[in-house]
Amino acid sequence: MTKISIESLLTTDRSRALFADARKVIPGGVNSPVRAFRGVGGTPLFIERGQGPYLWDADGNRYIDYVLSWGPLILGHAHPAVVNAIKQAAERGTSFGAPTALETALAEEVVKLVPSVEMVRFVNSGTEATMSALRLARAVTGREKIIKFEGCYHGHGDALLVQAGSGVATLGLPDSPGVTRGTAQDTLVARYNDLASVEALFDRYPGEIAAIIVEPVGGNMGVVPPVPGFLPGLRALCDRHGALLVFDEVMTGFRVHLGGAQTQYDVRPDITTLGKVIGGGLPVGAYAGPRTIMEEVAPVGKMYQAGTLSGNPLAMAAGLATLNVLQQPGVWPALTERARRLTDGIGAAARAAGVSIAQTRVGTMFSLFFNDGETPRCWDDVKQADTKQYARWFWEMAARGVYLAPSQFEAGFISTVHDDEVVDATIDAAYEAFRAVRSS
Ligand code: KE4
Repeated sequence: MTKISIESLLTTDRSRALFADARKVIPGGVNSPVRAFRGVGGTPLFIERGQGPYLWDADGNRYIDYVLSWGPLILGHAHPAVVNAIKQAAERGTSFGAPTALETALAEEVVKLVPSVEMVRFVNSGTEATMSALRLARAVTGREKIIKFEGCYHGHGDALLVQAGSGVATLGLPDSPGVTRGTAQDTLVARYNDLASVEALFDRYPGEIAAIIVEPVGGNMGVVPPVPGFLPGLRALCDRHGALLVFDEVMTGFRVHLGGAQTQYDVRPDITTLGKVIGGGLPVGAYAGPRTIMEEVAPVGKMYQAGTLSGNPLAMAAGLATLNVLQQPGVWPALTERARRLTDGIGAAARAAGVSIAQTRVGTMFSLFFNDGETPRCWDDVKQADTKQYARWFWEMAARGVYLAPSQFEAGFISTVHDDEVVDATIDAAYEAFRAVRSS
């Protein structure tokens, strides 16, 4: 693969200058590592504004956006319903540190849409949601160990920044400096889509495991769907061993199905975490579940969790506006049909250009892997993908006005305002980009 001169593909002078300034006062010039473009090289694009399906960067380049702030913007950028809801809320004050009817209204929407949920606690990020969900599971069961899966990401809480120990079915190892061995040793790591690796952990630590936490559709290693039987198998193992099943639906909630992955796959978790879409682009997370479990949370129960801005009116208003539009007749079917058309078109473009890829899509989240065409089932499979080819693909598409996730190990997202013209333009760009990748 010839090293492309990215600058030859795209003018990024202004982004480069902004990045130099940012690096002086913000670690790596970014407020979240993936934004630094380490996965694809080159200068991270600094964005000036978004409108509908489009982003404009600091150099004036326009892109069709398939990152959508990593999932939240399912209505696209600056949707009038969302902007007006935020404006109206802001004019009445931005935060009170006291209960508001808006929080109840959004909680009632979540209860209505997500079948396993009777009660919801709002927090400010997906990380807070998963941290709190695990504390709750430990409080309810009185047990200390948890099981997570290689390749699944649940935010940056200490207990979840843990990698697989050697042989997988051993104690976890810290995945970041600053995570203590004491924390990591209570996190066990299994292999995604491999029930035997989970059963081995229950056999090895009988009576010690409080919960399994899983992305019901893997979205942080690229999109890796559950194989048939995997999710029901986790449910059965939890029931047999007295552990709780936590579905981390921060990404899949209202992305794979209006009722979440738990509706799509008809498996009921004990605790569900949410985020992204329910904030409509503002900071929100939530953990939720049956009343019997959620009433263990303070001030009703003893499990403590709190937050200054939890449930703040602006984020509640943005989330409510988003879920209201999503539920309008015909919106969801049209959105999923367009996602199908997009991924089918990209697959056809790859075949026409003679490039081997594997594609995955569940509802409105999708990804592709530059590999031998085999659909990945776990992190070990995903690691076989050609990340250099992905980097070339990323920049060839950016040069043609399409903004994709700047990493092979992320998901792509579509919005209700990615219309047929936008999808067709993306497919056309993909054909040319695949040819450029193939000729490199
Ligand atoms: P936040 O703390 O970033 O709001 O949510 C953490 C989280 C929890 N669970 C799942 C399944 C998630 O995907 C995430 C966050 N997703 C990443 C995208 N892969 C956020 C992007 C970023 O870290 O900048």
